[in-house]
Amino acid sequence: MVAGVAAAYAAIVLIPREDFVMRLLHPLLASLILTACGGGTAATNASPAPAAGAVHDAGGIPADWPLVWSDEFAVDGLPDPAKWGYETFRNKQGWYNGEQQYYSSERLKNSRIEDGKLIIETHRESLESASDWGGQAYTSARLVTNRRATWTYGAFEIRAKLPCGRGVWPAIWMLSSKSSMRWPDDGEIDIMEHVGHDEGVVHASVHTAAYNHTKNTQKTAQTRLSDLCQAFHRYQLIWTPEALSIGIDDRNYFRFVNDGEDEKETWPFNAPQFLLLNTAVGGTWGGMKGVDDSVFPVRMEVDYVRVWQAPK
Ligand SMILES: [Ca+2]
Repeated sequence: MVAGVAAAYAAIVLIPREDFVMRLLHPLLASLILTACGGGTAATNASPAPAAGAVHDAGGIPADWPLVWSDEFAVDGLPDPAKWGYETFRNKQGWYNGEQQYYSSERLKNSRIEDGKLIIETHRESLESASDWGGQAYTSARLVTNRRATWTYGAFEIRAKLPCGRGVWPAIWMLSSKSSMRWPDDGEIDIMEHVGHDEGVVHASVHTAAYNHTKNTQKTAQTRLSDLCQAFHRYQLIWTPEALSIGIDDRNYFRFVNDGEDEKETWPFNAPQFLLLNTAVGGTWGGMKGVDDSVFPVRMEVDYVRVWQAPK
């Protein structure tokens, strides 16, 4: 089965802009693939490689960096179209990696501002009336700043309360805004991922070409939050020319350092990226232990998104 995944990866890795590949190659799965390719069997070598990016140090937003972009979600209704767009392009075909959600556009039931917060609400329902419905039994939303705001370097803070439940997979992440974007060559930054079957474990990850192709090293780290479904936390990324540091509530737990070789394979992060906020359902990782339909509807609540950049 793992070999099949590796073969599928080899076949599809040249397809641009496919976070199907991202999900297949999520660090946990990638470690299984790489382990299997190394000659062992998944049954005996399935434990993940050490989390090379793990750190434990003070983080937080640099005090002298001015705020350059924010959304406080102050006005009720749909999210501000000047700041947020919707990604729906894979609805008909089905989202990557076997994810089971339909992502709606400008539909209050799935995305709205309410009481000063952005709500991304995921439902157990089939939206058969939608022209691009692909047979999904869940609705959700995937909001992006692409074509509205992108950044190269900066400090990002997203204050959020996460949706939980088995099969629920919320993410706060970034992708290259290049129109000819290729994954993983142009880089992905996962500020926060959480899968409901492993409640309380938050993942931070970075994906680059070299990470996937030349190194058997996990560019990811995990930390635990006992109340992430009940309480708001501040999910943070500090992105400089030297490093990416990811933390929660002013404590870093992951760092990915620029090796200084000036090669895109290891550091594609001198180019703009945009933010994505979404809740997926199921999929190879999120649905690894099935989906518990009794948990829906679930909500990701975002109090604000704030972006600072170093003084010019
Ligand atoms: Ca707010």
